[in-house]
Amino acid sequence: MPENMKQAVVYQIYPKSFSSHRQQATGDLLGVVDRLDYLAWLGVDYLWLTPFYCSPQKDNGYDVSDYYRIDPAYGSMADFELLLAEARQRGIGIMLDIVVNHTSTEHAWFRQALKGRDNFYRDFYIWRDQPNNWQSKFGGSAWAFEPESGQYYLHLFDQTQADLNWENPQLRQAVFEMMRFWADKGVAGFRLDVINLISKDPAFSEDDSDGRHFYTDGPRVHEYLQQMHREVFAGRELLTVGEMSSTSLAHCIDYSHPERRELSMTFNFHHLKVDYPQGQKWQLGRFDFVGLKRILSDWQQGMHAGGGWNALFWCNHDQPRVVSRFGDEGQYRQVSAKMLATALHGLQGTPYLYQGEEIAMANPAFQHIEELRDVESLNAYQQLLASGLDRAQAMAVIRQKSRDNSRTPMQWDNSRFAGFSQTQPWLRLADDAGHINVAAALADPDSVLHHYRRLIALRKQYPVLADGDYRCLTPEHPSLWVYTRRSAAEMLLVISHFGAEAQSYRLPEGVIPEGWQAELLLSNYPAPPAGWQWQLRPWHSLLYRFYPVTPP
Ligand code: TEU
Repeated sequence: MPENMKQAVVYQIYPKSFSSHRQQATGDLLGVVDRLDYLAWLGVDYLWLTPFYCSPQKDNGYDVSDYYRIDPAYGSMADFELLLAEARQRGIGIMLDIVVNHTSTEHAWFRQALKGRDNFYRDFYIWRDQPNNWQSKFGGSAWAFEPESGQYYLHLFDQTQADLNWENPQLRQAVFEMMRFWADKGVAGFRLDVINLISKDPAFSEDDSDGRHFYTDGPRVHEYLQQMHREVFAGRELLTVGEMSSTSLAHCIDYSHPERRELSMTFNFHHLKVDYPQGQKWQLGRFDFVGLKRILSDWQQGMHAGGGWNALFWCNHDQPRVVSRFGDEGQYRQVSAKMLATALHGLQGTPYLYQGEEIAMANPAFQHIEELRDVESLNAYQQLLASGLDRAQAMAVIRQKSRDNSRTPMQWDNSRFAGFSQTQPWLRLADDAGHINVAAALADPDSVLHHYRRLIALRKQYPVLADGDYRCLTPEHPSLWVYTRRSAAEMLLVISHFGAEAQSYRLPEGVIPEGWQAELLLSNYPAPPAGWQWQLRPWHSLLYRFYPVTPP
């Protein structure tokens, strides 16, 4: 694990929507190279790029047809090597997205597997004579019938994403060899797609739910990750983060505890389900603020106590934009985006920021289903119609929940296609690109962008951000999230007001250690008068640091 892991900040790039060097409808690797000076200025340490391998793009690259080759739409291996070298020169490491729960059905292994039950590659996938009741995460049965052999193959995602059989040791070796290929090229880390789903219950049991209990954090997943560590990570300085679907705290401690030699850290999604009414994603919902605090607080304390390490994030390519979701995308867009940034970056873990988050990009308010591209959203729309909603009602849900909310092109400047390209992009731009863009944010020292840059710099300056113990002071408050981070030598106080109404707050006695002094490190309004009682303004955010007058 890299030494800088606890001070590092990762920036996530969705290459298809980041920047098109060749001025085409989709972004490319040279487009990322073009933007490296900007990313270095921002101060990020790693770039995680979502998949750019050869792929039929049914799921935008999460359906890999060749792990060793770059999809020509993104460029060449030479472009990738240039990106690695140019990033390294700026002190930035490149993290690849490894998708090995499944491959595309166009992958050579699957093509071979179709040749018959005796084929060597048949057992790289999961075949059954009869399906069970497991459901695909993209809707419908998780089993697809293959008429030649009369068997069904498992696909937890799209039909064209066939699940790999990790029980097969030769499959595991093939995966590790592929990962070593990229590690040997000099990548700095890996993000592992839905890696906690790779071990399925060998009995393929059923219950009255969608089957997730039988493959989530499955029976051999830790064994497989320890083997991956021995075969790929050991002896290399790699930052590794597992994307964990519907996981538990106990498992995430195990996945990320350094002594277990599995991964550096984990993503989990519990805090992003607070706007799923009764656990249902495809329903309109207001978010449960007290629930959000409770979940984040439990994970802060639990991972700290258990010796695990969190990946911190509000946004990624699968989630709606956070300023639309937990902030105010209207009048208070700038202040609420800053508040959300500070609230997250004050926590223990490694922060990830997703392209466009640093300029407060918002959901683009899709009007028509024809504007969308995402397979999950298109399926969901059909299911919503089938369930009896009319088109307008179904669109209202898609507008709030779709993954395409975060996939619109990055907004660089106020030119026709926002500096993303000179061609009409593959997914439409948000209407606000004329004023919400990087060029405008760079020019304004008070912008959300400059605020993120300060937060990133603070993480490197103050060890308490990495080490401090977390305590929430307002677990039940309907709009305030106040927490401290405390180490022997320092303490942080983070005050976040999730709302526009006036709100006063008084710090309880005894929170500030006797004889310590304070400095205000960051705020989204001019500094308030000195004292430990505040009249908070809409979406107010304050970050204080305390330290002993004489160091202990
Ligand atoms: O996502 C895993 C995943 O299950 C979710 O984030 C999913 O998109 C969401 O819960 C559906 O409601 C990963 C990738 O990040 C995603 O883009 C891929 O589509 C998916 O795996 C399959 O590879």
